[in-house]
Amino acid sequence: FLAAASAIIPALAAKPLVIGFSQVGAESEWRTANTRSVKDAAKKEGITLKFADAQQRQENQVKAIRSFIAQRVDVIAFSPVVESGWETVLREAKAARIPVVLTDRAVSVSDPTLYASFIGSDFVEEGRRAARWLVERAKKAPGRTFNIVELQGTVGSAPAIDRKAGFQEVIASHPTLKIVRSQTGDFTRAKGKEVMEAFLKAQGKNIDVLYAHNDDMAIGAIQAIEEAGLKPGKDILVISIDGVKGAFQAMVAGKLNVTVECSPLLGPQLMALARDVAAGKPVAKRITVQEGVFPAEVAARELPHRKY
Ligand code: GYE
Repeated sequence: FLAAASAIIPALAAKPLVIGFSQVGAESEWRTANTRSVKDAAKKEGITLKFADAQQRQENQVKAIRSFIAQRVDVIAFSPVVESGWETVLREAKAARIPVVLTDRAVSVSDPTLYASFIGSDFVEEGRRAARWLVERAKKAPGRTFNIVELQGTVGSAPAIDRKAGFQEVIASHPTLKIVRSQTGDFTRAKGKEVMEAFLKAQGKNIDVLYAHNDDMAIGAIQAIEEAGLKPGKDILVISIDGVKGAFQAMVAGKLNVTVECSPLLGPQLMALARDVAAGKPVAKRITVQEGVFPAEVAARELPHRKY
């Protein structure tokens, strides 16, 4: 009956699901892989994706979300550039009865009903994993002090806040591991290089470790270290997060010591989640991703298998 009815009344025909997706930007290899994953998954699923690039600015994301509300999309998905400041626009989506799902980064809101679900990595755990690698490494040189410089991600973003906190939590019980400088590099190669140059100028040779909140900043910083006449991976240990191909190549070249995996391939899970939410099915409030840690010793073996 429905098939016959939908032939007569077009409104009853199955309409493709429409998702409005506000992406952070194109700041890193991670991000471009994430965008590709989301676009490919939507295409494969026959979902109409309205894609907006916020160029790392919250105001652009707010505008995009308002336009998705005005267009009456079925589901709004977004990766919030920063954690705070979302209450107003999320209340507008709620009032319009358009469900919101968060992907990759979290928001901090007092009313948890303002979004249906959050799918993304555990960034605090990633920070802990990065620090645990250093703790193990430091055991080879008992008593030695390690001066650490930290390249933070975008100020106010969930991964920057959490990766700092997780790392800090683990090194807190190891007095020989000290963060001597910490500044944002906004998750980009160019900024990572620039800030590392400033660290090197200020600290001279007194840097033993670089902890970068993502691979791109580490790769930019590696260039700065080399230009300063030092050997990244040897004179300065380099630790980062994401696990993009560029990081594996740097590890094979002996310039990066370890990368903690953070998968950007969230597209398929995001589409499934959006379908469930649109259908009014109950969904988990928090969906995490399975990830590993890759030290330089396994880089050559793993590189051919990396998907991003
Ligand atoms: O680590 C970084 C990107 O939010 C997890 O954003 C993401 C981070 C990722 O720019 O490379």
